[in-house]
Amino acid sequence: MIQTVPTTPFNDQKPGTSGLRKKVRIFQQPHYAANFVQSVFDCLTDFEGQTLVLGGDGRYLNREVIQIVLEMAAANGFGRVLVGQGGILSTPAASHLIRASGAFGGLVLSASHNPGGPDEDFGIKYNVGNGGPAPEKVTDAIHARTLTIEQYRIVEAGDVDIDTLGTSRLGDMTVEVVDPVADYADLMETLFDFPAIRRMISNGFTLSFDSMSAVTGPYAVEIFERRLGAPKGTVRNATPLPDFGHHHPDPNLVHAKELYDRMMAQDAPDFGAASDGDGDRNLIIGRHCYVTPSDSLAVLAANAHLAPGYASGLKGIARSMPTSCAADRVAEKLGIPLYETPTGWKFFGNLLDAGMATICGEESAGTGSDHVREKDGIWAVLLWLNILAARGQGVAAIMADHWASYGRNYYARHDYEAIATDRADALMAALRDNLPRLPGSVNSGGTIRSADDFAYTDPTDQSVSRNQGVRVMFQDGSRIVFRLSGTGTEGATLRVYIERYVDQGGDLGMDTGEALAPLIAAAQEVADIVGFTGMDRPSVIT
Ligand code: VG1
Ligand code: CO
Repeated sequence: MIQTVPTTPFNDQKPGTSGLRKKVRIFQQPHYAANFVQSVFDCLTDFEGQTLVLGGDGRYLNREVIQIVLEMAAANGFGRVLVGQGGILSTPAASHLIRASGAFGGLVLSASHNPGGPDEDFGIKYNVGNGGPAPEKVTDAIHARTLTIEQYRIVEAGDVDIDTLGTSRLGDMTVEVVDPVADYADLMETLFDFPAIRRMISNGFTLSFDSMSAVTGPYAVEIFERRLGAPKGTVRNATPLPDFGHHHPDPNLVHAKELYDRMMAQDAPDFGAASDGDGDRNLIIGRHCYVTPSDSLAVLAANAHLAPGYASGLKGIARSMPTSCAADRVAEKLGIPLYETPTGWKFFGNLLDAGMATICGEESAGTGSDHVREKDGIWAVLLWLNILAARGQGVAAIMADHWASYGRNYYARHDYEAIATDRADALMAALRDNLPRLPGSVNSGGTIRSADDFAYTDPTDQSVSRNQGVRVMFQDGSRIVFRLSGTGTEGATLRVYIERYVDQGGDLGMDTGEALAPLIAAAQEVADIVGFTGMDRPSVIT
């Protein structure tokens, strides 16, 4: 029954920041998905008879690839696959399920915040036994394997019913269709003070959660409406759709504009939030008060002890390099270490496993903790709600209080999307060439103190990751970071991260654009963005 299918390599299967992401049409080429899945399995050892977790964000092609993976897992010798009902598992729920079931690893089918549909994006990511994304040495090995693969193994058995809970057989393998929500929701109840949040809501606190027609819908309805008693309709766009209702499931101020407008309206609810395609990101907006993800990380870290799951304090905080330094000040005050890692959640896994960090975050609206090994959108919302309930204050008051104690890191990210790849590469190459000449030079942002290309040495295994982004640091502590995205599927995306620190005595109430204007000008002077890209403004500002 096991078939060995001859195949030839595709030369474009290098996993990026978070797995392999391509246009659906690329994935639809014969053997394309199978080649990648077999390459993953070929890089694993000793998984005979073991468990694999499988699920995705429900986007277009999800169900088809689920069937391919099931047939290939059976042919490659896995003993059991746990698959989310309907093929659904949010990224954090998949991470939890891997850990809770003692699985060997998992495959998460998602292109996360990228749009879905026949002309949009699909993705496959492999997570290891700790529940987190495969580290670089594994993704490098998978990539190498995709370039030499000659065959894959598959059981041709017809589609497995993935919509009915329960167990069935596929060849020698067991397929168990599991409830994608229940275990995850139970985990959340162990971390947060649900009775206090429920009380706050029954006392009139209002919230609005936008699932963006993506995977968090069923999770959010169960947790916010059923378990916490928020009125029906609190969760909007709660049904996961294969094309996310033609929207871009990226919870930022451009794509979650409806939520933003609601939160800025006269009759805004007290609290608003959204998550992305696969449920690992979070956008937090208080009534009339947008919270940058970098500030959110800092506030969550400073107040985490108010939630039962973190009552004994944090071991450390980790943030990706481009994330603002707001969390660093919190770590300093708490007397705990702060780790600065390259972009992407895979770099946090070792720190979490080693008990060196408890909370991690990225400027891209990702926050999480050691409860799983992925960032977790709903977790971040619940921690915020727990803090609001414990402090009895609104979001704006908490932000004002935070800045008054720590100072404020004004922050924005400017994305230049769909640039021709050679132009984007030329811009980065010119920047790198110019690095030795930058220190001491003066531009609109002030005097440059230092400039480098970020490299990271993992403190647990000493592995080194180079070329993780160009940093330009100014004498007053301001910073500009330039890097190319590793999740896009069309041309290149240049990300420019801009940060300026104003201390407790300074002006903490400026408009962000105004506060950052000199640095925005400096970014252009240092990198000649207009010259290289032909774009005179970013496509997205977050
Ligand atoms: C982006 C973000 C990064 C995040 C990654 C995956 O990567 O910048 O912080 O970890 O997306 O997020 P890049 O390489 O495009 O900058 V998700 O929610 O798309 O899995
Ligand atoms: Co995501």
